[in-house]
Amino acid sequence: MRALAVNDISCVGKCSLTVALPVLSACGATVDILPTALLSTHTGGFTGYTFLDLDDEMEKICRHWETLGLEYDIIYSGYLGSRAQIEFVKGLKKRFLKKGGKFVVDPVLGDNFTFYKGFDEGFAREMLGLCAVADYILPNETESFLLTGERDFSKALKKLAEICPHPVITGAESKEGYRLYYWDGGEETMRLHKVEGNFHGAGDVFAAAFAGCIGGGFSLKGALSVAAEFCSRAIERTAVEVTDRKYGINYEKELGILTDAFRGA
Ligand code: PXL
Repeated sequence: MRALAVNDISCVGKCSLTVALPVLSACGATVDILPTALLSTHTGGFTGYTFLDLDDEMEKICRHWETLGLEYDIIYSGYLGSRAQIEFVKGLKKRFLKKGGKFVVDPVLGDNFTFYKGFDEGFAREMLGLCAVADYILPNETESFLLTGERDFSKALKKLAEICPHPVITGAESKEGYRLYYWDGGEETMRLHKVEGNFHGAGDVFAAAFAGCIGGGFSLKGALSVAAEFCSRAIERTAVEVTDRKYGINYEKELGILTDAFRGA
């Protein structure tokens, strides 16, 4: 399986490409990367970070790749730094996705019902346009609200299913606990193991594992189960091992869950 991960490089604070590479590799993928921006740290909880937009470089990189005839079984996109990048990433599907390949979009917009720095309603509308060309989208509960205006998960899921065949709302909290809401021809839910607290980067770890499982031919339910198991084990470990949560989650010693899931695959 050949995968393309389109995401930023946050040099410190495990998320985006620094997470996508090892996680997709553990799923058996050959991983190519298209960096969208270079930051000294991610933007969630650090101040004074540097930010270099890689817009111009992305087009040059892709032009070179076209001369190599590269094609991907899976294209997974995450944090995009500008509206122009959203347009650009839409075009990657046509340029590089293999016939029958899958396009997984994590519409990174915000958390805790607020936008990450630099994003606003206009950006969310553009992101909805990218979701419309994806096979799978992975909004968290904040992003599902920012994309649809609905706080009710069932209503939000239904709206998202009108534009994308397989939306997955990750980490939806309700009276009955913590669940994934996903659309597989109709509404489905999956119970999640909840650990109290906020774990930066967990969404990226989940998304990369999910993309790897989909690229590896797992069913939607199968991919969600493996990614959820991997991510909750990493979060449990982080709850014990890490005090400063902006540095990301300790997923490294749980990668065996992915390699085991792919043994023989
Ligand atoms: O984890 C999502 C993410 C990715 N990339 C950057 C971010 C964030 C969230 O804060 O700031 C640069």
